[in-house]
Amino acid sequence: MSWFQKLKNGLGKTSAKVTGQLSSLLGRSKIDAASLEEVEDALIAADLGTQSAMRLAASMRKYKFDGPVTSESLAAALSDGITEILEPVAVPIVLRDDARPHVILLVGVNGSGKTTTAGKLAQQWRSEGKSVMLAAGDTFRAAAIEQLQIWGERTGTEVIAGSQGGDAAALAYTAIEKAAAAGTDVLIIDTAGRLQNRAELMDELAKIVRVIRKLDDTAPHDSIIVLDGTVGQNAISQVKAFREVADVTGLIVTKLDGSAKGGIVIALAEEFGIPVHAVGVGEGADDLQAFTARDFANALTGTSD
Ligand SMILES: Nc1nc2c(ncn2[C@@H]2O[C@H](COP(=O)(O)OP(=O)(O)OP(=O)(O)O)[C@@H](O)[C@H]2O)c(=O)[nH]1
Ligand SMILES: [Mg+2]
Repeated sequence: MSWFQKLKNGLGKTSAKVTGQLSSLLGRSKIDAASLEEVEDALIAADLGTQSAMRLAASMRKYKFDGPVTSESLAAALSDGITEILEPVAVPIVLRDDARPHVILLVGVNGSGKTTTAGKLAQQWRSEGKSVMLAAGDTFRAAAIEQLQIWGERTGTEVIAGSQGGDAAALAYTAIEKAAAAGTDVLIIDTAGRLQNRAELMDELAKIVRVIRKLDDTAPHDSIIVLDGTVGQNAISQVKAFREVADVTGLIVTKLDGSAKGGIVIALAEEFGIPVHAVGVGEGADDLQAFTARDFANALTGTSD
């Protein structure tokens, strides 16, 4: 199955929700002012957020429908509007030539997909011939180190690990030193999941960032929040909280291979304007895809290509 097909199947529940709610528009000759609110409500119900729902509804009103609205033309109009919102944030991770290692810090709440994403990113750069190291910065949860080590074996990547209960900031420091000494291209630091309202855990994350900067004040070069694409609106407050302590520079949204709340990606784009680097579409090493606006918009609206 192509990754687009995976994404399209995965977002099927979301697109059914969006298009289902809008089915009352079918057969009309245009989206008139009276229908605007209907469109907005339908989009809000599909987790798009108020701002982007209003913007999309307005862009659909301007859309030139060629005859009565059909499910195809409705999907096309939606896809165009969504693409426009997503295009500015569809930005890949760009590795810096002047940084050895380019340090990537992965942060987020429990179970969002950080460790899996660390493995997938390692796989991606290894297959491009880059040298990669993984750092087991989750010293908190039992078996977290082993989980990352399995990803290391699976992707042929060296894992820098300490012991459970150890200081995560110190581990990050050691890992950067080792990666620098080896001339490694990319160092991906996994961290423990933490809820955004747990102050002491958020302080620990701030400390990891401070300690990393002692070694390289341009690092982490990417501070990426990994978001579970099935949680919906809570992702917004997660980004707000993690942005405060970890200077989040980009997002990766996982579990879009089975989310009824995929519309959250649009809400995130509209709210923060922060790059969406990639999306997770499965649990395997190759199930991380670069984020492209048109493909995502087509998948979300059930448009074929
Ligand atoms: N279907 C699907 N499952 C995913 C995806 N990404 C991660 N998972 C699964 O989600 C679960 C949690 O993933 P982890 O990578 O362990 O999440 P984490 O953020 O490291 O979790 P903690 O370290 O406990 O905070 C695992 O069962 C993964 O296989 C994805 O894109 N699609
Ligand atoms: Mg983890």
